[in-house]
Amino acid sequence: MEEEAKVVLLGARFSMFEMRVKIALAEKGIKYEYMEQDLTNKSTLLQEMNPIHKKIPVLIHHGRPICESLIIVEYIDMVWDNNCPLLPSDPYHKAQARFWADFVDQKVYHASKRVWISKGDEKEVAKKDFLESLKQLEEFLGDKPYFGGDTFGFVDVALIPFYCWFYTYETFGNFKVEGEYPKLISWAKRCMQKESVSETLADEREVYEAVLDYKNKFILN
Ligand SMILES: N[C@@H](CCC(=O)N[C@@H](CS)C(=O)NCC(=O)O)C(=O)O
Repeated sequence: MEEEAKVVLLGARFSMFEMRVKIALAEKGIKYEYMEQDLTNKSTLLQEMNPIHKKIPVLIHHGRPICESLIIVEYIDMVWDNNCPLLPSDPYHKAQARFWADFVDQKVYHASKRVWISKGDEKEVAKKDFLESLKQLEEFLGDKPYFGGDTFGFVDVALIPFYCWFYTYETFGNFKVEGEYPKLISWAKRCMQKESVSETLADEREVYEAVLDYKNKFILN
């Protein structure tokens, strides 16, 4: 690989945003160099590559950075467009896919984070919001094998990394997703049959241990 055509991913273990990018790269069969970032002591490289947010993931291609996980996944889909399209070509279906991926960020992510970070009434509201967002996703999924239809695509990539965090949300929130949302769980298990997903998602117990450790270190209980 020529030096400047090299693909580099700046990431951090257990980040669902980073996992999206790894899944997309695996789906497309792209070789890349992975550089784990310490988010408690940000490298000069990360600060230079994402000067606005200073967050991972960042994809560096031809020496140029692309930031924000969904934008990166879309970039990957556009650049390596010869196989496994992630976004549909039809403009309406493309808009729908972007809408639901954004829904994952706006609703699922924010509520899920509040489930493990908050306490008391705030936690109860977070649990309600999180489960409501899953219900809406389950309704949109319906009886389709994947969110976009018959093939694994953009919304699946956006949502599936959260699956390895379910155990953490369930443990902190004291609820179970499986019984309530059977279609969503069947969908997640279907996605896990794909190598790009099973090889990327972290072990749910390790995620939980990492969150516990983070809470003990950085969040006053
Ligand atoms: N909207 C961003 C979110 C990225 C994000 O929140 N990354 C976290 C790790 S999961 C991060 O870098 N946090 C460091 C910080 O907030 O300083 C995306 O989709 O890429």
